[in-house]
Parts: sequence; structure tokens; C-alpha cells
Amino acid sequence: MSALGTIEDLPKEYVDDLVAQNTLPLWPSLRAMLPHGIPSRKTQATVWHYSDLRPNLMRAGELTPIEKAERRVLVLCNPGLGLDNMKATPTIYIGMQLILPGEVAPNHKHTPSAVRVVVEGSGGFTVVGGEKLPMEKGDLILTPPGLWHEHGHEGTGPVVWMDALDLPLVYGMEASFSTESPSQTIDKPSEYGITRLGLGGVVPYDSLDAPRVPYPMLRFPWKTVRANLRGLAGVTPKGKPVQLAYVNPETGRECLPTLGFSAIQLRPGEELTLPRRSASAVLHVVEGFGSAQIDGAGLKFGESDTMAVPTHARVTLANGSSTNSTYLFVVDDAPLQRKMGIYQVFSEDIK
Ligand code: 1HN
Repeated sequence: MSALGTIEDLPKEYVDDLVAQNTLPLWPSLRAMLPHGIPSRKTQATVWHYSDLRPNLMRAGELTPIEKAERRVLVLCNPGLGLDNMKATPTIYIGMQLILPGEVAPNHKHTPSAVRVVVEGSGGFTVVGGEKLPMEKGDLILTPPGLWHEHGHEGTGPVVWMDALDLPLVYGMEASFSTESPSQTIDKPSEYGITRLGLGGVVPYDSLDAPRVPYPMLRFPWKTVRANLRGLAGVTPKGKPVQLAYVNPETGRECLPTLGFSAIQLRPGEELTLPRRSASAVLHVVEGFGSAQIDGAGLKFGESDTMAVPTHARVTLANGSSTNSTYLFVVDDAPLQRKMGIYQVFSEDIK
């Protein structure tokens, strides 16, 4: 690999003329744009502790009425990517949203894909595409692109959830916009998706011949996922990841176009090195505590903490408890990378 010419190698009047014509030479930037072997990454391995965040989120509840916020959210900004850019990773936006009893976050739809993972409280709900979805801790709720969604709270005490969106991607494409509308009519029975499809491996017979609905299941209760993880843990050798992917039950593939979701169980005392992947990710602790090594950075995590994982990072996770399991929810951009034909798993790194 020979060194390429720099901008300083060129006569100043030539560069000035190029710039005046809105042009630039590629070669001084080629190696930076296309490094050899591994991408250059600005994303930092970062942890956001919920114990730091929660008081400020509650304070937002006092400072800003919901009518002045529509969505009362504190955004988790990766310091390596510039705080103003509101990116946890280059493709993933993460926020913590607070809704107080009786409040309404009004109906809208937009081009970015979104999901919620419930962090605390009960009595919150989201209406998505005419289906009312209860929100209990750890539940995953999808708001796919173009589906109407609004939130409410019928309980007591604060309800907090984590929002994950592909906003950096859609905004970067200059394709991000929303549409508002009055509140939806609830036109589906409660628990419609999970009632039809939640048994796993069986689907309503008619659905085999009906046109595909792109998003047949919108709520994945944590209770079910946790029980399935515990089942899988019993038949998974030590050191191998106990990890479940959330899929569209009618296709068996990822449930949203760009972002993927999974859940990991760290068994008591377990230390786990994940295969290195080309996708960036965000880890959120549903239950338990422990420590993570992400590209050499040592991070301690407790319940409801959230961590950013750069693309191509080495990740080792250790459960802090020798008696209880720790459970992590994972968001990544692997579905997008698969569609682009650039997704890679570097399993040879695993010893
Ligand atoms: C959004 O629609 C929600 O519906 C939350 O709760 C956070 C961040 C950026 C853009 C849209 C919601 C959002 C968002």
C-alpha cells in the first residue's frame, strides 16, 4: 500500500479553483473513506446508567407538560458521534420516554421505524394500527414505518420506556417526516397479534392464502421471551450465547426492515464472548447486572442501563451474579446490513 497524494501536494490556486467549482480531488481522502481491513469508527463504547438518567427524566416531567413536548424524551447521544446528532450508533437513535398518569402522547405516523422496550411502571399503553397494546416491563412493541401510533397511561406512577428508531438513517436520507391525525379508533380485539400468532410454529390457517400483512405481530411480551430464553438456556452448552431473535412469525425473518431485535440470557456466573459482527448495536439491561468489555473499554452495567456497541466491536459480557441470570435486550442494524449484502459475522475470532 503506497501513500497517496495529499491536498498539500497540489498548487493552492488549483485547489481553490476546484473548490470554487464545488469539486474536490478524491485521492487525499480515499484512505479515510475506505480504510483497509476494518472501518474507522467514531462511535464510542458508552454506557448510560439509568440511575443517572432517571432523576433528569422525572424532572422533565415537572418542567415540561406533555402538551409542550408531545413525546417527553431524553435522548442518549453517543459522545463520539457529536451530541447534537442524537445518535447512539451511526444508525440507531435511542431515547428514554416518560409518560405520567392520564397523559396522552398524540397520534402520528412517520417514515422512521420505531420500537419501545418498557423500562418501568405499569398502566401505559400504545395504540398501533388500531390495536391497543399494553406495556409491561421488558415488553417489545413495534411501531413500523407508516403505522399510526399514540401512547396513553391509565395507571398510577410514572411509566418509562426506551425508544429505538432508525432515525439517523432515515434523517440522513432526507426522508424523515411525520403526519398527525386525531386519535385512532381501536378496531382490533385486545392482544390480537399474540392471540393469533403467539403460540409459535402455528398460524391461523387462512393466513397461508391471504395476502401478507407486513407486521402481523406488534407486541412481544417479555414474560414469553424470558420463559423461552430459560428453556433455550437449558439446552445450550456453556459459553455459547443463549440468544433469541424477535421475528415476524409468518415469515420467520426480522420483524422490521432496518433494525433487528434479540434477547440474551447470561446464566449465573457466565462470561460470554459474542462473535464479532459488522452491525452496530445497543444493549439494554432488562434484568440483572454485570460488566462488559466493548473494544477494550470496561463498562459496568446495572438494571435498565443502556450501552452502545460500535460496528465490528469485540464484545465480552459477564454476569455479575453467581446465583441469578442477567437478561439483555439487543437492537442492531443487521437487517439493513443483510439487505445491503454487507453483513458479516467474524466467528473465527471466537476462541
Ligand atoms: C416518536 O414518534 C416517538 O412515537 C418517540 O413515541 C421518539 C423520536 C424521534 C422521532 C419520532 C413516539 C421519537 C419519535
